[in-house]
Amino acid sequence: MLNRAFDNDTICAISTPHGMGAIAVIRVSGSHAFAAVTSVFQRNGKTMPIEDIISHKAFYGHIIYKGEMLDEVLVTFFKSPHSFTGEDSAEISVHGSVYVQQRLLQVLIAQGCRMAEAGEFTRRAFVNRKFDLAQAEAIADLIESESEATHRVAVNQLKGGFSKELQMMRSKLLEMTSLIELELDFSEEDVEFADRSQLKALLHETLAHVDKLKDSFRLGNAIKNGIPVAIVGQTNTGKSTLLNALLGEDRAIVSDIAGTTRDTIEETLNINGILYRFIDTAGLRNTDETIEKIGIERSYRKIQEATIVIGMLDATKDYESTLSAAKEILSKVDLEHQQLILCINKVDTLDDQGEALLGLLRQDLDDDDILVICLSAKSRFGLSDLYNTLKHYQPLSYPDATLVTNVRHYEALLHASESLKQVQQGLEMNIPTDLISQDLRQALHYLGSITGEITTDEVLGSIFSRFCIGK
Ligand SMILES: Nc1nc2c(ncn2[C@@H]2O[C@H](COP(=O)(O)OP(=O)(O)OP(=O)(O)O)[C@@H](O)[C@H]2O)c(=O)[nH]1
Ligand SMILES: [Mg+2]
Repeated sequence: MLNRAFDNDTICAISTPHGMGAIAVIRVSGSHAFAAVTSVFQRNGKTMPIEDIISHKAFYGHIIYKGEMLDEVLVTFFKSPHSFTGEDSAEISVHGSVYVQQRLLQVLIAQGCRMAEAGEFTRRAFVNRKFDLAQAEAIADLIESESEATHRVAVNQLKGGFSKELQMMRSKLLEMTSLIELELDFSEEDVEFADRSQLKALLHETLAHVDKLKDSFRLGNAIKNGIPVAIVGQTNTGKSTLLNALLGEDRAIVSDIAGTTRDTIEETLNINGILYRFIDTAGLRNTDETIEKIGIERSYRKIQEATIVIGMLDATKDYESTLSAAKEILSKVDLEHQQLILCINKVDTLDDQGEALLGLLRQDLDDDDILVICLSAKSRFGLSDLYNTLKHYQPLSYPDATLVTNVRHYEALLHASESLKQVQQGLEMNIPTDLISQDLRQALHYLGSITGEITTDEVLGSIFSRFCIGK
């Protein structure tokens, strides 16, 4: 999508999912939208005059083109600027036949419209200042949201809370930057318009805010893409069996050959409204086999990236090796930032369902931060315990705080934070005012790039192409 979105073409597209449905909606937007639609729209056998259009009202009638009655439709008109795009727009509800949908598009194109590109309606809304870029991205997230938590985060962002926070920070910084730049105009006279202690306080406050937003990305990303749960442990402990049991399908290959899983397998699962991303990993063992070695390195990486680590232990092994396997996993987990759940698997092979083993392990590990449960991935025994344990470790206690979920926003915040730190250092070291102003401008640039106050066509193109056609 190049500069075309900025031109005055009238665009049209099917806005409902492709294929047959009960009804389908065709959207038309642009200065020629009313003329194009009314020229083929008849009410009571008469072509509808443009003057009869009332905004936000649905009109019943028929699409008639070259004497052919295409369909019985409802048309809703939206007069500029009170429409989604800010332009004159119409939504035509037709019967959901694929033929009718396609034919109506052809008819509209014959009336001078052109097919919209992906995300073009939303892009026009952004250009017409209906919302900022962060909110436009929230719309894409909202459409994609698969769980209650992702939906909530997207709705919060759509409401514009995040954008307001950014704008407030920006306007304060901008005021200070202007004062500093004024000093540059009077450099001969050695005056200070911007109070340095005030500037330092403002920087401190802004940096703390930027860092808080930046740090929320770990959680925001977990909510959006699923909380990463790595299933790790020695070979043959039943990791893949557990993944399959959780998903309720044979996703990963299971066998009694040690080293079956070579690469990581990731699948998301919605449990009670929370999205989890379960990652089955290659079993940990010493090996000289090149491919398996790479797989094991990946397993270690996945442990680091995970929010929750499920450490699988094998109840059929002797206690000493189970304890040392548990300690091995423990040594890889950062208990301050990660939750470890040790699962003693295959307890179906034991008479007491693992109770004795559980007691011993809890005693020897002696750490309340480690949860230990008994499981039989094969028979699904203990799965509900695992679900409950997972439920306790969910980030829903974060409902109203702004969460950054978008990598582009995260990177911009990261850069803004760096620039602000440079301003701070510069002030400490009394570096020349023009350099300080440059760093401040950088920080303003990055903060502005999130909401789209400062942006390039390339960035816009990549954001809006994420949308489907018709959005
Ligand atoms: N009795 C019993 N056997 C199990 C259980 N879970 C897994 N197994 C068996 O243990 C063997 C290994 O299972 P996998 O799921 O492939 O183990 P893994 O940890 O993924 O193994 P690698 O991919 O080689 O690291 C298979 O023969 C499974 O049927 C269980 O709960 N009880
Ligand atoms: Mg496996």
